[in-house]
Amino acid sequence: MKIGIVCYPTFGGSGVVATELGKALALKGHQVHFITYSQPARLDFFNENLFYHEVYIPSYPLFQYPPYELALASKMVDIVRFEKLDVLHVHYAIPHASAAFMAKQILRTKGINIPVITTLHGTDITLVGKDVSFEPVVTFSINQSDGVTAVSDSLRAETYDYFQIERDIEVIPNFINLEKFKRQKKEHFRMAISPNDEKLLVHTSNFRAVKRIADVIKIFAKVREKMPSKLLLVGDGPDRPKMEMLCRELQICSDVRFLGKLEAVEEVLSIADLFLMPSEKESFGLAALEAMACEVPVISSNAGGIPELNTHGVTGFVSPVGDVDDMVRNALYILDDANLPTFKANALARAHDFDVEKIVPKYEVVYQKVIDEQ
Ligand code: GMT
Repeated sequence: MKIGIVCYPTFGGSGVVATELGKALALKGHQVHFITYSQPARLDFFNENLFYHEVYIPSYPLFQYPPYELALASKMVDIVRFEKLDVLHVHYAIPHASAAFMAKQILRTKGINIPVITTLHGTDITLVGKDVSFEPVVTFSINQSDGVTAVSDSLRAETYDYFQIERDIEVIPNFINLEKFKRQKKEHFRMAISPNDEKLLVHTSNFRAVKRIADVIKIFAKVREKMPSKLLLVGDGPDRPKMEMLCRELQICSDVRFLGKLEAVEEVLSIADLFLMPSEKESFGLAALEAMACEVPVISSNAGGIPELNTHGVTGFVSPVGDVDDMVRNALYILDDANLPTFKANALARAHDFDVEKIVPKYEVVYQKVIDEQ
């Protein structure tokens, strides 16, 4: 198939899933065309089946807000026609689904029928999409898509709860490349970070309020009172300055490292004992899956789709959002040397359920279905 993929090119979960999907499809012989405003962060290798088309927005003094959606729709029209694409797959509803709708209408006037699949990733539904500023457009463009997928049962249910959706939504969970995300031997790195064999706790995110990073730091501060430990924070975003201040207030700076954005997250995960994800909302929790693939158990909230990934008492524990004390109790239980090896093994076994090899064929089935229905 010739597949157009539209996504955010950033390190964020939806962009990562879209890019890894495109790479996996290219390896299976499909021709994949990424259409976005800059080179996707994970589009980092050469394959004859992979193409990247940049959306360019000319500047003009009148534009206080550059009309990205129009430039994107025009680019989709151009690439579908020129490359003779079979299907367009847009990731994250806003503004990709409505831009795809516009492109589809334009192409129809030229005698081309292009099926559009929209994949809902999370905040496009649970936070931003619900806002009155976007809701009518989100509802309309989901209903106008030829296929709709969501990354968890929870996100699917929430979409039906909050929007007037008249079509089926198929659940296709996030997936993981177990070749890339696996525990590597990084003993020298571990020795440098925790020279006295302190336990290593890790959190990775985009440092937004929805991630509740203050809870990460409070959990760590309480664990550290009972057990020598260190905290590694990977990623960057708006809450980072506040979190640095919180570490100072709690006087734990010497045991906390802010590592910023890292490409090889798997190297940090390879030395970790525990992953923390206390999010307010989380449609799936790709960062937790990456940790589990590196044999790291997870302490999480019970938000959204996390419990569909993190099995309570097996791969880690889930607690009510904000229940720091419960998370601390559970963290100490997992970090006990008598329990840790079992949780590590269970986390890896669960990650295998989301192997890229098992999940990508589900998207191929959806593509074929919408193509056949045209
Ligand atoms: O987690 C984020 O804030 C980034 C966001 C995105 O769309 O880039 O991630 C969402 O999509 C991921 C991939 O499907 C999911 O694994 C994340 O759980 C989801 N984030 C939220 O729902 C907050």
